[in-house]
Amino acid sequence: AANNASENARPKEPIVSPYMPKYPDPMSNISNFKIIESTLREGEQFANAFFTTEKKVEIAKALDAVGVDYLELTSPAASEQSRNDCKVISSLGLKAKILTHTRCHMDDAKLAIDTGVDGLDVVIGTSSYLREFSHGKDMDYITNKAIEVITYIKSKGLEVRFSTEDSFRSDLVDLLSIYKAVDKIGVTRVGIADTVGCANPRQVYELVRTLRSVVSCDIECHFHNDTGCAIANAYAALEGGATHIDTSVLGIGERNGITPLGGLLARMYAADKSYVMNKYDLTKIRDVENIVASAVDVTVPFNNYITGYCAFTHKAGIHAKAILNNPSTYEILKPEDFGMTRYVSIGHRLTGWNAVKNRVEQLDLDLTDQDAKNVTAKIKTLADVRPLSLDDVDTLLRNYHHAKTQGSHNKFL
Ligand code: AKG
Repeated sequence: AANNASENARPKEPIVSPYMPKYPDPMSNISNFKIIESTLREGEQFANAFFTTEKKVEIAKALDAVGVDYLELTSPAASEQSRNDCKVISSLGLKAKILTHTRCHMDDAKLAIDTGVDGLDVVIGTSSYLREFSHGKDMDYITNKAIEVITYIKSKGLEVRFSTEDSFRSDLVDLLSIYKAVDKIGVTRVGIADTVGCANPRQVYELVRTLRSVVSCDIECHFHNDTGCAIANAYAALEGGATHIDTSVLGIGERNGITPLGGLLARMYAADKSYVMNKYDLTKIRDVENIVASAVDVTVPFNNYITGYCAFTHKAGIHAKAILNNPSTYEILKPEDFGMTRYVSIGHRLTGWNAVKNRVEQLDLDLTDQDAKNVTAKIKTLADVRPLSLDDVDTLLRNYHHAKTQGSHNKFL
């Protein structure tokens, strides 16, 4: 009986996904997140961005094909075309809900409601910087205005999110008090915005967790990437209880941008592959990135999550050998799940003979392991002068094969 009791007292083994590190966070609650895709709002704030209506429609459709939950559009108060674009995109009949982003302002709200969007993302600065140097309003004014604007939007039957710009440099007491006030009147979501990219994952987790314990509505988070934390912060927010994350394609936005859509999906695939694969079409990420990259006249970075040209290229001999035996040895993302292809790079001084042998098999040459080792030694010697292309390697293998049939391959080396 004593043995049984101690058996029962032992904590159950956590279920560990092969994609996760072996130390899962028991607090983690990362399934069920939603993506608010803001390429057509935050992305329009990228230095190079200029989107025609046709281009916005193309991007909106491509994002809808990925399966993002919401599209956020530039405020109709920005310009006549912005207002028209809200109408056009709202009438496309996309699966994604259409939001527009507005100041916490009655005139902006009225203009936005008339465009036919499904909801409004309302924002106002709450840090002392923005209160003093941007809009000049105090917290009482902000709270009263938020209540007026949210009540009006709700009365028109639309979703409404209320967000505090520059949240991480705002006073925590101010933040919690305004979030509680808007939650009480039935706001759909509250938003935390790391407008200047100053937050780190631990601070994000703490703030979201604190907020989670004082409001009952959903929590949206928006992270700028000035210090490279935008994806990690999004993940920490979800661990803390956030429900919605803002993204943009390739992370474009004000300054160096926000959480990139592809990077967030890569992170979330690693955390909960089946949720992400059932909900989003990961093979469509590349299409929308190519459309946006060309629209804003940039190239997809070489080391981009998922779609960068080297994202699935394995080079060192040790890696190549293991990858050829079992790709999970050095990959947490399966390229085929993203419509991508894995490459094993050969022709450089790090080339291992297993990778050469693999190429021998692909070329269907009748060569032994020792032959592959011989050619690898030759590749390494040549590659100390300059790396060889795949064509160079293939030529070397074919020439060696030919020499072997003539019995002269020892001379060849
Ligand atoms: C920012 O604060 O950086 C924004 O772009 C606004 C975010 C929001 O509306 O929550």
